[in-house]
Amino acid sequence: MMRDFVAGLPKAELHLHIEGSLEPEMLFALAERNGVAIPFATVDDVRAAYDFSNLQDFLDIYYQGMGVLLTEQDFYDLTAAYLARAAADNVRHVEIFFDPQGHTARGVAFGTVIGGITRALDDAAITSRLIMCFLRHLSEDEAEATLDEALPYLARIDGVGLDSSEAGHPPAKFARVFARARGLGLKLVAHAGEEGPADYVIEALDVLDVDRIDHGNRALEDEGLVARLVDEGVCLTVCPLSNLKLCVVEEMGLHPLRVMLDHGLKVTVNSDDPAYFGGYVNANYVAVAEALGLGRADLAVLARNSFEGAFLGAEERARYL
Ligand code: ES4
Ligand code: ZN
Repeated sequence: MMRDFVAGLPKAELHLHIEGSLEPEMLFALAERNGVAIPFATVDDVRAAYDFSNLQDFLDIYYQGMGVLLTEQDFYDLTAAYLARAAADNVRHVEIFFDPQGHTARGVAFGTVIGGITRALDDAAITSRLIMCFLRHLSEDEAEATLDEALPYLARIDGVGLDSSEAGHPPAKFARVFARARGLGLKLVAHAGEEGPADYVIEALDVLDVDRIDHGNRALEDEGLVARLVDEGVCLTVCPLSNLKLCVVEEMGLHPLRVMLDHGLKVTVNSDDPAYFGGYVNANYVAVAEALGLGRADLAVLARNSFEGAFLGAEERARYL
């Protein structure tokens, strides 16, 4: 059975927002532990609210949800729960995004956030990297200030990314802060081509010099860009259930993943915000496999790509591949 084959594949997850792994049960538990009011009475009420028409609908609920995260232990518990869930899906390596500005803006210290996350990473059996994202709806100056706050913790931060509302916030808005991050030795990624146009993918490559593209769906609208992504072996971190929930695709049968594979793009399958989008990494593999008729060979390519696209050293990569 396809489900068993997917479960048996060792995988890396390269596109996972840790705040997006906050399950409704933990949302309630932390709201109670911290005395934070939430506008839901039951877990079913919460799940009913997760009905999105676009990225912004989701982001509004996502930023509200993270309001229950206050203490170092909260960030530890959140991260530990995700790591256990990922390990259950036979994920061997994870590269985790976090959104410090979603927390510092609420008065939670940068050190509290990164302390809890890294303590859970250190306690886990699987290998990991940590990627700090800038919120693109905020200014580049605010991203610069966030990078300043991160300086004492750079030994624990492997890269920077760019997330939140894409339309109207092109990658070039963050040219300066990405160049500084590069100078600090950080890896660079950016969400591009989720809702934004193919030109934003080109800008992420040309202006930001990113090492991977998160999503990249709309790159398919530009033939020349597709050829370039194939030629340069750029990894795309695709998120099928996210795309469905945020109406980036109308139905899973219309998801571009098969077309991407057929072009020879280095695509990977990831869960993005699994607590909000209805499934962890294996559920994402199974959903596209069933809807697009992917076979075992395709699924094995996706899993291999996940390690090839990861920010692993030569020795670790050899161990996984
Ligand atoms: C996100 Cl799906 C998605 N897109 C952009 N920004 C995000 N932050 C968390 N999930
Ligand atoms: Zn994302």
